[in-house]
Amino acid sequence: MHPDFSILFFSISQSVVRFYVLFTILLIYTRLSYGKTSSPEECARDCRDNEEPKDCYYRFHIEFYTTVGPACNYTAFLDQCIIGDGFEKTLIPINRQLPGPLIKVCVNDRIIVDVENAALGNEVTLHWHGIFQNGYQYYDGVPYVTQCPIPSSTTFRYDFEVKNSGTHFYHSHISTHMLDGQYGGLIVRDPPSKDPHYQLFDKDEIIIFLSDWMHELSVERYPGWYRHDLGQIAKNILINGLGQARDPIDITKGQITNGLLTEFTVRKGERHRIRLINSFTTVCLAELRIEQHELVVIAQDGANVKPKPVDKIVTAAGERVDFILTANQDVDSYWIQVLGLGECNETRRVQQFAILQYEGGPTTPTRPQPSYADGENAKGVTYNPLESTCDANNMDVCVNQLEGIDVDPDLLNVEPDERHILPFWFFNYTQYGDRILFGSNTYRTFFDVNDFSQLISTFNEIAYESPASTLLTDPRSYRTVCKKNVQNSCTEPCTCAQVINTKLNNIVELIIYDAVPVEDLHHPFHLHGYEFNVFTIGQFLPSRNISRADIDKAIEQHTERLQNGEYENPPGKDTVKIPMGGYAIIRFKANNPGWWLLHCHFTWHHITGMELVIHVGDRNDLPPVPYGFPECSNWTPALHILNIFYSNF
Ligand SMILES: *[C@@H]1O[C@H](CO)[C@@H](O)[C@H](O)[C@H]1NC(C)=O
Ligand SMILES: *[C@@H]1O[C@H](CO)[C@@H](O)[C@H](O)[C@H]1NC(C)=O
Ligand SMILES: *[C@@H]1O[C@H](CO)[C@@H](O)[C@H](O)[C@H]1NC(C)=O
Ligand SMILES: *[C@@H]1O[C@H](CO)[C@@H](O)[C@H](O)[C@H]1NC(C)=O
Ligand SMILES: [Cu+2]
Repeated sequence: MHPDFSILFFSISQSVVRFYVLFTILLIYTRLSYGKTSSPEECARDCRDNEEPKDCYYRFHIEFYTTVGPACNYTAFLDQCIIGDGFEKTLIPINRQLPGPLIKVCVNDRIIVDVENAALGNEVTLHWHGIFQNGYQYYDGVPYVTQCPIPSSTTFRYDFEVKNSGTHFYHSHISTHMLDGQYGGLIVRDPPSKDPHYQLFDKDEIIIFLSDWMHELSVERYPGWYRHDLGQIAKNILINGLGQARDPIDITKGQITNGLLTEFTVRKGERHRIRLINSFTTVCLAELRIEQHELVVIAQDGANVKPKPVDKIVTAAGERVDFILTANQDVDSYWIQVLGLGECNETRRVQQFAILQYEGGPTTPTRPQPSYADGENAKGVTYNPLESTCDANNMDVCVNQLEGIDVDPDLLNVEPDERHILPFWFFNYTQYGDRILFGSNTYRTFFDVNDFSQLISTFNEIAYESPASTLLTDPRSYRTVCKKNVQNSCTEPCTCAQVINTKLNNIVELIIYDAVPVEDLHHPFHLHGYEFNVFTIGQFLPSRNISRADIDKAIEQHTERLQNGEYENPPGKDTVKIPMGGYAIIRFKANNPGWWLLHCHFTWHHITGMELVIHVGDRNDLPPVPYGFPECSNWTPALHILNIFYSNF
């Protein structure tokens, strides 16, 4: 990649002038070699103890593209052929790959990604989901919170060191573009001495990347259709970008495309660490099982936990699970079945398959593909089930029932330094005959859902509205930040940029609850910049509205448990699913200064307001704004200024 300067050295003589030239060349050369980077392949190495970290360079080219396009007709160009589920559609992928390029590095490596936005008319930002970005706050990828959106025809360089290991991923954080294929795996591994589970596996190669899929560009579904085919329900699921599309209602129609299925090969006897990533955008959840194999969960969202064997793993948008699979069955091949739950369940039976093939076994299982009902009825223990009734009467394992490793004892203080009680629900314009939505000269945010109603999403009684400038870098953005106690004074639905100020190093407790449950919705909340610990997940059944009194009672019980020392190493996570009509109590130590988004990871919810910013520390706690960092703002100068300007010509 770098020019070879050695050829220039022949002309060196003793003259001072020439020495000066040499000195200059050396200076340039040093600067260039300082910028010397490693390729994605060089970085995807085995991680060793006491190894020098690498600077890993990636080029991400973003453009509009189509599945099963012309590249698929040439064997020489198959690396630019995106098949998807075989259904022809437009997408906005990265480097003509689906999922995008895999980033696989060792902890402490530096990741440099040049994002070239060639998708004309579309903005881009990429969020590195799971990476704390402590010291690299400017590269978290949240539009108008940590950076301006990247306009088309420009390149933005993300540049950060990764200090927390785990199974992470990156995805678009703007509009609904994540659904259009802008995502990929981001695996950060530990050296052997730092990985508590290192002895449990022989191979660490398999990534199962789940995404939901529609057969049109996502913007077709925002705000959404009103006359037919309402809502934002996923049409299909892809596993590592592949799958078959079939008619889920009339199964006699069988497959409607002959898309390919992903195959994972294992050798009998081997123990594999499998990294499962849920990159969904809709409200569907995914349930994964592998025929005849036990799955031993060892980490969730990059946080290690004590091993727990299960049979099915449920994940919602943004969640990741690492598990061990031992290839201890007959040499054969086995169906990996992924069911869509929630809205994908009821009548739609959205599901997808991949194949686990033992070396020497057949390429396709001899048993027929299991039906949706086969998957649903398969016996066994479920990790992260939809209903959070994980108690003595139930074998299922809720995420808070796993045991963490190395939990900060300060988190177990009976009283946190700060407690924030955060209800969420939808403001339903349709209950008011839509007159708030369509009042003259008002253009309120909304989305159309499948029961013909128009909603806006609220979190802590406010629908988040983006500023025009970046909160992290530009004080002009403060103008749109919610005023103190705005909840008491505004008319519903309240909209502003909601920021919760938090003191650096405080123990912060959040209670997030589903105040007005909606059938089938189990919202996953993701916190940027942190891993939190999950203390309690609860649910009120049968489902009903949750009042503040209900939550006060839950806090009382939680306090009692803390007093009695009943929490044993509450496990870490960065995304937590709130069961329908339920709540979660989480804590974290606010030791990472910055402006961090906390949001529902269902795309249509967070872009219509189900998000807020946790602002930790102040300006002095942050590294300086990178020189020349892009700015953005409104341009509405006073008219007389323009008049003066024009009169000068
Ligand atoms: C591309 O390939 C498909 C299927 O392999 C084939 O039906 C089609 O004719 C090809 N198109 C062109 C233009 O060669
Ligand atoms: C799927 O939906 C049906 C009907 O709503 C329900 O009875 C069943 O329990 C659901 N199954 C799962 C796995 O969520
Ligand atoms: C919104 O309100 C309408 C009219 O009352 C109702 O039919 C609909 O079910 C509500 N939708 C939601 C999601 O609450
Ligand atoms: C639950 O809350 C919603 C929104 O405030 C309200 O419309 C609905 O009537 C409540 N339901 C019950 C049973 O109180
Ligand atoms: Cu949500």
